[in-house]
Amino acid sequence: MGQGRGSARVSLGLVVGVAMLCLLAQMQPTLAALYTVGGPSGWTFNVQNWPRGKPFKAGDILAFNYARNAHNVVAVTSRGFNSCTAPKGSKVYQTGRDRIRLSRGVNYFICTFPGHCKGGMKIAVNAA
Ligand SMILES: [Cu+2]
Repeated sequence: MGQGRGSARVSLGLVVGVAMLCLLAQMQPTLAALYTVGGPSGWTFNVQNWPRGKPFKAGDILAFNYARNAHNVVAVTSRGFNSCTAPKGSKVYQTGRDRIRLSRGVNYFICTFPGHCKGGMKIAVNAA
């Protein structure tokens, strides 16, 4: 008799376990992805095509790796992106290892070292 109760307890445990696994599996796609901007070369010239075809989502993180005496990362508006200028008050990142969380919509980043943005150090990242 005691054995029957025991196996009922085991199968209840199994049901709860499976339910929790299903819950975890459902949560999986919402985990933030980390993208290294520019791949192995990092944040440098001619990265403007790097975002192409990548399935960015709001909350994903961009890792900008670069030599901090050579470059920076500035979050700008579409106007700043197109004109390669950073409006006053723009957020400037300059550690050389910046991690930036994407907001929904298009996120624009440029390097404001002279000539760099015009040389292709700019990305527009569309996060769904
Ligand atoms: Cu630069």
